[in-house]
Amino acid sequence: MRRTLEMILLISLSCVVLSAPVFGQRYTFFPHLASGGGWTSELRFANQGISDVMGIKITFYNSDGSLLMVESNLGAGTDISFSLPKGANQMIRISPHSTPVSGYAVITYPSEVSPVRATEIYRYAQRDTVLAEVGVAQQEAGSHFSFPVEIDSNTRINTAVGLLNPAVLGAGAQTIVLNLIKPDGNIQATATKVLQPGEHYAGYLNDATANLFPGLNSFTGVLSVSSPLGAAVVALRQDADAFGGISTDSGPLMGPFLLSGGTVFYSLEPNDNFVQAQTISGSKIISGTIGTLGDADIYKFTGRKGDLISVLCAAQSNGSDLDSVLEIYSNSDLKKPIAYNDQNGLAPQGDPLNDSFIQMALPENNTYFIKVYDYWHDGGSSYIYTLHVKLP
Ligand SMILES: [Ca+2]
Ligand SMILES: [Ca+2]
Repeated sequence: MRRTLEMILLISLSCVVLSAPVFGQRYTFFPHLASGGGWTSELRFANQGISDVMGIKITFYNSDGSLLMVESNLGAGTDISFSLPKGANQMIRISPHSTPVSGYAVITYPSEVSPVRATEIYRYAQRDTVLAEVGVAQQEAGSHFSFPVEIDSNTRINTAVGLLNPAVLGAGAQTIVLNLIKPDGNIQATATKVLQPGEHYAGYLNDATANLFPGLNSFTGVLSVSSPLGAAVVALRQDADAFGGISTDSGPLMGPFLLSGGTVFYSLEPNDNFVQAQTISGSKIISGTIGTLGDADIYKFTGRKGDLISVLCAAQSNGSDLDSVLEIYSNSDLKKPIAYNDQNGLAPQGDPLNDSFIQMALPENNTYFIKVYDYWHDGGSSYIYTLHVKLP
């Protein structure tokens, strides 16, 4: 299915307030905002469509998720609302704070098909001399991102990330998983970052206090970032005294999570509900079919708090008709998945888009369930899949 965000919203919010106007809004993010201490941020919006867009709202937050007061050319407050007639554009210049603040901004558009483009421009100046300037486009929330990373302490090259768990997605606390992928496709190191709803982290990947990759002084490769229910990500590269933006592509690097060899575990019906779930342990390649309309296949395993697991579903990338959806459930709440993925984010114009991938850290010692089904609740003999399940 092509729209991941609305499904995340549906799943996360429908459990809370059924009457909430879940559809009809689009959220985008500036996952990092800097103001004061030489930093200024400007936000620029342009209506690319042929209709007026009324009631665009930008809300500002501190890194801990509390509201951030800003002063701007459109007035002062913790949020700014404005409308953009067709073809119009609007610049918002945030007056530098008297002491440096770090935070983020959430943009709410009244329609999920909003044609408004937005860019944030960070600027760092000292004594009226601009030393660095970088533009970052508004970011959509997603489950997976990957982007090039370089760290070389000798030549003062470094990479910083901004990670945001947007409270508007209603996901609750999330553990973000970060993988450093070497040029040969192997994982060099994996780190996790817990973000409460509305919380934001910004800093260098090797920052000693952030506990992501402390002591990492030399690395060239890719960072692959995954979140169980959707996050927003931005990355910046520093080269001595200059810095610039890095394009954060949607999608993870899947290769490191493919399994090979060993015996294939075959899905066996009936396995359609939590009671019938097939038990697995250790890493497994599972071969199955969503064989009938509305079929689901469920697997069960035992995990411990902090275990890193990954589940990769290969279906359309292997010629299957299955538009896979993956969900992970904890035995402590079988009504609401703790991880959800419809599309892995790869090949936005191609079929593999519809295949699913989840990487996550388990929240507690418990029994967990992996559920596979077709997005459209279809099924048949051509709806085959291969699951690559990596368990500790
Ligand atoms: Ca089944
Ligand atoms: Ca899918």
